[in-house]
Amino acid sequence: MTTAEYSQKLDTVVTELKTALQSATSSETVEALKTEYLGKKGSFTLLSKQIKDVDDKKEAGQLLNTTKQTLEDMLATARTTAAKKLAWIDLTMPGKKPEVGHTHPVSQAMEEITHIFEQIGFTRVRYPEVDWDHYVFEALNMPKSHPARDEWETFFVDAPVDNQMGKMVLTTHTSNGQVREMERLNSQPPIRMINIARCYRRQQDATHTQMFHQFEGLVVDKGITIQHLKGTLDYFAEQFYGPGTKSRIRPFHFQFTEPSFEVDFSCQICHGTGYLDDAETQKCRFCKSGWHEVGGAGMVHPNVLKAGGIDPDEYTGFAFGWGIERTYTLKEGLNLDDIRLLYSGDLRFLHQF
Ligand code: FA5
Repeated sequence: MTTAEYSQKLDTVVTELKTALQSATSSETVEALKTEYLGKKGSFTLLSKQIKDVDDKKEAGQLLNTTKQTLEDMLATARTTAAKKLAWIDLTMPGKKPEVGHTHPVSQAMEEITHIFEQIGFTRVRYPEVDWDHYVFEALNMPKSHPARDEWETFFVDAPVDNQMGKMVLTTHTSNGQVREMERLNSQPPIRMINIARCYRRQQDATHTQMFHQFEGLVVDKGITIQHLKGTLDYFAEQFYGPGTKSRIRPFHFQFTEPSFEVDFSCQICHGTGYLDDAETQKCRFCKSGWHEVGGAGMVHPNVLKAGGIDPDEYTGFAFGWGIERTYTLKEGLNLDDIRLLYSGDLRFLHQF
């Protein structure tokens, strides 16, 4: 082969690489081309082995060196260009926002409920969630061995028994705060308490969890009647569920209130009618009856006032206690089939609130 023919072949390799590099936008492509041309089986490497067939080996050797240098320079330039492209940032592109968490829906409900009651002079308090039998049962007119204790599905704590206070339990309801609040105020009404806390019961199904939250209202003063209770329920219904929501009380039994009631709020979907249409042909699937039960209430039992050192001949009071989860999930549009979802830690669910 003549030197001129060899030189032409080398020029062809340079032209080919030049063309290939024009469309090489990433460092990876540039490196791949380097292997394709200068690697062990690369087109330049194979051509360099043909030097033995060239007439003037000395001139061919010089041509080879120059060509190799040209190829390496071209690759180096392409590498720098690709790296610059990587560092280029389009400042007008929409940014990626970091994930920001938010308050859990149950905490949101607690804040809202606290605010609603603070507006009418209630004070938010907290009492132990691991408490003595005395405050959870005994002082609430449930003496030892009273059958009413069975309803509370209690978790007992394996702790030394106190002679006066009895066993330790996980609080089954926020009513343990009633006598504690009377004691905190040295048995001196007026009392306007809102006690929000975790409660625990041996229960687990679509409407019950072993740990849940309740809020307890307690008002004690001279001349407090059921009318004050009903007014407070109606006020809460309108504030929490929206204008037009009504409350309803039905006779019930609790050991610590007399009389006792179950409390319902009118359904916001069917406005208490139980039907979705005026002709009353379509039953409301949200409530079925027009009303939702949220918890209990009643006039504080004289024995409970006495346990708190308050004279029942001088003072009367009302109390109510409802589940936060239940109260909250009844809000319009929240129709939750299973309250356990609230504690599932499933972010797809929690992100919606
Ligand atoms: C009580 O706990 C009474 N202490 C309420 C009360 C207070 C009555 C003051 C009178 C005066 P009850 O067991 O019905 O009552 O519970 C009240 C509400 O707590 C229920 O309606 C429900 O909404 C909620 N609740 C009770 N157990 C659970 C549970 N395991 N999981 C979720 N919510 C619960």
